Amino acid sequence: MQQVKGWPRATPFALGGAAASASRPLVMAIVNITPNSFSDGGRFFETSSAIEHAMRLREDGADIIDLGGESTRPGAEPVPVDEELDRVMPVLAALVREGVCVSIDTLKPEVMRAAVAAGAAIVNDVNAFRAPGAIEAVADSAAGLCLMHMQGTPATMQKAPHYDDVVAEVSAFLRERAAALEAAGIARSRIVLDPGFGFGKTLEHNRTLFQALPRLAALGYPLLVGVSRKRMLGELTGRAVDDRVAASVAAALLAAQNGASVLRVHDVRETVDALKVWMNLRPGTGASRQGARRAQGKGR
Ligand code: 7PJ
Repeated sequence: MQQVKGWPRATPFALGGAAASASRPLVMAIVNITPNSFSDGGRFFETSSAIEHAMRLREDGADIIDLGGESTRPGAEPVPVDEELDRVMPVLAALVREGVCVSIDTLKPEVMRAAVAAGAAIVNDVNAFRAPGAIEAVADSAAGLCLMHMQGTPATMQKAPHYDDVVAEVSAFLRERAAALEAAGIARSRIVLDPGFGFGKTLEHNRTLFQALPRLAALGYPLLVGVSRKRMLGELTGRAVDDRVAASVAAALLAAQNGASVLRVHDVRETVDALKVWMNLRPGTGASRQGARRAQGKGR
């Protein structure tokens, strides 16, 4: 089991590890391992292309690779546990051998157990460990745990999402789930919360939650935000899913500014560049501080 440098963190920008590493939110890269219907290469092709893709994303600056073998997009069909294991485990094992920090995106306790035993550093559960046996599957490990809010199930969640007070309800859910994990002996420091953008939410719900990120961060756990290429960005820009890079980078940057500690993204290179610019130009950084001192007659 490897520990993720800087995961989880009590405060958004107190990144652990070497002082040289500029403190910034962690970038979690999305790698989906789903069958390629245009390929007759079978599992070997899927496995090797997923490994290659993940290694490229790490070179692009990803801190974490989030592996998923079952789509949780609205309307997606569930995948049997053996099939999900066949998809993710060879890729996970290869990445762990390469020293990559791997997160497993799953809601199945069997997959959690196998992944953690094979060296996954994080378990990312869009179901917030509500499946029977999920908490037990991770309790005795040291893995970081991402608890996400979802209303309904992937099959039905976008049919008619309803909240009386979306921020209050999502907060209460996340607090209750964190408490359930802590009651099972899981250290608070392992837990990260995620409001679950697009999971049983209209554009208005997503907007309200996004604007409430500072309030959610005040719950006292680091926040993970995943908005990359999602429908809400399509609704805001009118762009198709593969044309939402700029929208995704803008949203990731805003999430970082609003207190997100981990950003789950497809476009790692672009997001890392945007974060570098922000880290170096935002108020209180670098030369501007000197400038302020000079203006006050304190500097040279
Ligand atoms: C999320 C996720 C998210 C976390 C997916 C997609 C849908 N895990 N898995 N947060 N989204 N923690 O990427 O469009 O927002 S799958």
